[in-house]
Amino acid sequence: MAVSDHVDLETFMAGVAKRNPGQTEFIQAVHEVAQDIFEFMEDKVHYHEAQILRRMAEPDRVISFRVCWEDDNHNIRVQRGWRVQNNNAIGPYKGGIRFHPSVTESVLKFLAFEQTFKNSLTGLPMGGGKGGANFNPKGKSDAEVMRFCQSFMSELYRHIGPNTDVPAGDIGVGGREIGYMFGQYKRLTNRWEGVLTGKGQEYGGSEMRPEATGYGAVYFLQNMLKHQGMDVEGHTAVISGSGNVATHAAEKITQLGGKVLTLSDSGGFIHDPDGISQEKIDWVKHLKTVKRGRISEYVDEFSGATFHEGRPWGVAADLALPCATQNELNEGEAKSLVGNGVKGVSEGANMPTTLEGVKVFHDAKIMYGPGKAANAGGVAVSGLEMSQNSERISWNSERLGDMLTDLMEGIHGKCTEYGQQEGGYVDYVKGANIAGFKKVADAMMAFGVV
Ligand code: NDP
Ligand code: 2IT
Repeated sequence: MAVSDHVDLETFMAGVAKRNPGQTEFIQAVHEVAQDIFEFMEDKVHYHEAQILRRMAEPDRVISFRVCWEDDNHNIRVQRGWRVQNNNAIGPYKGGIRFHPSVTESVLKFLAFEQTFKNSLTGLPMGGGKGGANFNPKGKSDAEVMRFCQSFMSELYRHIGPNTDVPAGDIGVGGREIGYMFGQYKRLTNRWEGVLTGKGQEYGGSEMRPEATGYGAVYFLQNMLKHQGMDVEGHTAVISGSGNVATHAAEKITQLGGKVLTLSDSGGFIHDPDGISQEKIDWVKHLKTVKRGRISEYVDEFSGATFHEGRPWGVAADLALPCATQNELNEGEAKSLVGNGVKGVSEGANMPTTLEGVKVFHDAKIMYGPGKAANAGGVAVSGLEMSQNSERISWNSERLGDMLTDLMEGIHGKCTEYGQQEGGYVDYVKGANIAGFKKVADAMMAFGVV
């Protein structure tokens, strides 16, 4: 009898905590998955014996490197860069790059772990990875950002490749940064290949990729609502963040006849009781990607809106879409949303709700779509960008839009397959964890002990 047969969830988590001291985000992400997987594995001794979950929670490798660059005042600056290659059982490592001062090894390990399950859920052949640096792009000139990206890629390029590891954007990494990194990769290798996704349309980027995460999170919400005989139309929504995911989520909610009341950034949130229309969303996109300003400036432009410090979860609404960062919605805020009658929560961000917050949603039987399912539209269209690059063709936005809607419906279906509870309630966390786990686990089983 294998030793692992006797390991219960508590012992397993104690081991994870011991092996990853101080890595709170990583431990939290593993815990959230492990609680469902232990239940699922109860009668599946082969997974236990093969130590499958233990192996998934140990990244294939963590690459850490120094990134030196010169700022505009000729100061030499030193940052730390990472690429966490978590698991490539079902395809090349795939996942974004984050530039933010809060980036640590723990944050990137949690993101790479989550990404493994998310990518599996899409049904496309992509493993899980994540990278980034503790670099703060805020207030930096384009030239500084370019020099940083070039220096970052000068090390990263040797660890990635179209069949090895394909990074993309995440917080602080958008079209500008992907362009600089792709340019440097091409210069270093003398190869034009689909090594990054989220590229510009002129050089191999896919239509619909910029919109995919935010739109996908709303499609997931739409699927959850439809499952209970409801729709987005006529409902109000609170959204956090004002970056790529938040603005596109706001756009799709508005297109579907919903009314978005809030957007935020790390300085606070704006509340616009008149609703954030398409024209206002376009203004925010310009503010954030061209002017690189703060969301507080919104209230100077649009009368009737107010700016508040903190997070938007106290504003009453039917729907909530956290689209900024991890652990941005805690137990008290979840209670506040529930108290105000929220019906559905769809996570555009990765792990934005704390474990205690998730429990509040579950206890209240709120439709709750976790990030690994709800925001998978972004990486799914990244997968389609890889396919287009391999085939050296480009599909139009109509075709890609249809594919995205189908992919999100498919992910919703997989979640209900494993998450449907008695009485009609769907535990989407359980559904996503089990469906995501099973494909990767079975692939790993096929490879033997590696
Ligand atoms: P952006 O950089 O475009 O936007 C990030 C937004 O979140 C900004 O408004 C930013 O405010 C805010 N934010 C970031 N960190 C914090 C913080 N610590 N506290 C408060 N606000 C914060 O990133 P994305 O929109 O791409 O990413 C948002 C979330 O979505 C992340 O969790 C990311 O992992 C996830 N995601 C992204 C995907 C993509 O395709 N881009 C795919 C799937 C998930 P400020 O300007 O003040 O920093
Ligand atoms: O968290 C995510 O899924 C992303 N940042 C997108 C990853 C990707 O490879 O498109």
